[in-house]
Amino acid sequence: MANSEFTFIAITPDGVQQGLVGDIIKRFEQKGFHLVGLKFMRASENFLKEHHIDLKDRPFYASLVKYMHSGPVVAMVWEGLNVVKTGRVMLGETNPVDSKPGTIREDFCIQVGRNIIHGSDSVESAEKEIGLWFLPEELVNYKSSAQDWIYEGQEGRPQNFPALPRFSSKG
Ligand code: IDP
Ligand code: MG
Repeated sequence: MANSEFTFIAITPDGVQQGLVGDIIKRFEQKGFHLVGLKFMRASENFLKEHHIDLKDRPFYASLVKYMHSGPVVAMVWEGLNVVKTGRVMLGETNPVDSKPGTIREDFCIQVGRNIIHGSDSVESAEKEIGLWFLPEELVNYKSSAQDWIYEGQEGRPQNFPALPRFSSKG
């Protein structure tokens, strides 16, 4: 019993404005991932600069932060076997034009600068991002009865920890 994984997913202001919140959450639910954190908020520019700090030298960094701050986002933590990698597959490529049919970015958007969703790109970034966006008490630990039908054994299954692991934003 081990290796359950967590990822940070955020529906960005363009996704919220286009009424895609329900459709996007539904895909993660239907896939069988386990929702452990969700909030609706407008993040400050300083907070978003920190969230996207790895991109600080890219020419689009300032406009990315402005766009992310332009409205509310839906911030979520999802748990499950390989959820980081599978989450990225479900999102599609960074540029919607390169995304495969059936992915969120292929189905719902057109331009790279308005690609409606963020998803952690590695387990390490997921831990950092969850620690940045969520307080430990905002992550909810509960057993979903569906897990008995989604997983054949214990491997990768949400663990219903006595306490969820602590995520640190300080890497
Ligand atoms: P990702 O979201 O697929 O992980 P990153 O390279 O981490 O892609 O970039 C973060 C976000 O920055 C992208 O989702 C997109 O919204 C924006 N972005 C990335 N590349 C460009 C670009 O060339 N022009 C404008 N925006 C970009
Ligand atoms: Mg990224």
